[in-house]
Amino acid sequence: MNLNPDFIADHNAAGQTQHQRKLSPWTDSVEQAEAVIQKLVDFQIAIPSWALGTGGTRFGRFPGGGEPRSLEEKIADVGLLHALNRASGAISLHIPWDIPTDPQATKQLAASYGLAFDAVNSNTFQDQPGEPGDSQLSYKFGSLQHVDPAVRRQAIDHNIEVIRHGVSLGSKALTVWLSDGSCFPGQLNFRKAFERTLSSLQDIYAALPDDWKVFVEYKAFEPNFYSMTVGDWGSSYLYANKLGPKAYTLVDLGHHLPNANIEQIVAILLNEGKLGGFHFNDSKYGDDDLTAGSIKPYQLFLIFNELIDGMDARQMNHAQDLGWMIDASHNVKDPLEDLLQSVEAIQLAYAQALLVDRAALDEARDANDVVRAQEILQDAFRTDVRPLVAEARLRAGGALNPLALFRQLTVRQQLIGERGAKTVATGL
Ligand SMILES: [Mn+2]
Repeated sequence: MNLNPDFIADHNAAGQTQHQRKLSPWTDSVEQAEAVIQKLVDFQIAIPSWALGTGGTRFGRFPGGGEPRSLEEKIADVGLLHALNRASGAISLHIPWDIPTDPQATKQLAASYGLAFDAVNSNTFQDQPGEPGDSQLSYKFGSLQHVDPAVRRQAIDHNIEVIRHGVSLGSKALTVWLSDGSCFPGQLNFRKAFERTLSSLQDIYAALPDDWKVFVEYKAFEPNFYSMTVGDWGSSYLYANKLGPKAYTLVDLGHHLPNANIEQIVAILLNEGKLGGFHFNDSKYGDDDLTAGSIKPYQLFLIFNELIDGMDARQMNHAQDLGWMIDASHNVKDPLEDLLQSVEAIQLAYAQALLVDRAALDEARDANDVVRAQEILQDAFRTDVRPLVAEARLRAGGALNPLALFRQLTVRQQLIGERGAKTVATGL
């Protein structure tokens, strides 16, 4: 469905007085307010095509109805989010589910919603249903690490095919996440698995266009439970470093062991020039893929604090020089409402981190004033920046309160009317 711009205008007019009352203390007396609003306007967070349907667990899935049935409907859903918040201006595709049959038409459709194509994602963590007589090889024991060169070749060719689809849409990056690893001691020679994976990645790297990046995503455990061949930021960094200047590490917040200091990882990778992209989500126990900021908002803020510090130190553009994406999936919420919540949580953490008094923080650190340093960070974290985020949305043409408007317009019911109550999105 397309959102009538008049609905947004009416919604904003109705909320304008209250919004101005909350915003004026900022614009009247806070020097950085304008700069923060502009940075928020520029900041876009890509939506992965697999987050648009209700996520499942291995115990079951409860589709909510009206889920997108095709690539075109997935693009329409992201277009809807972007119309509401003006901060979801890109979609990240997952191949083989999102193969464009007519790339030019797909590009035009995305452009009509103001959407770009973010990193394309390959998939070698499951076997695809093949045609009868198809000689497809299995990834049961890994893909790029596999002991059989024919399986490795199949996985390499798949990644090169994903690059080709990405090129046809104007994407500029490939994300490789591997489930490769082992479930039991003795199953795998770690050294040889690393070398085989590196060699496979080198073949993929060789197929990258000059202006492309490849993101090597790591994960500590699951689906393999004894070892993961790209299991932590150290191994991802090794691969990225050995591959070359177009290869970067990608940090997915849920892919760490419990209590890992992700903000420190981010700081070091950025300092080495090897942080390429981000997958936002939140978790309490493992790779829970919960809504960004729903469990540990302070951690999200601390990560943004390091991101801004590190990007500014390298004169990087916050909006353009790293890949920002949500990677979450849920069983109990409307996926579109959930994505609106995630984007807002990310914007809030970003805005709070922009407010950190860095000069004062440096001074406190140089004086070993631990209390003062902590206070400076917490002062920014405890600031209510919601009026700034709302103002950024307003200036960009979005809705003051996207979630409220989504409900008021009964968007989900309309999608169910258009698409049916039993549709199930692919690519989860
Ligand atoms: Mn991820």
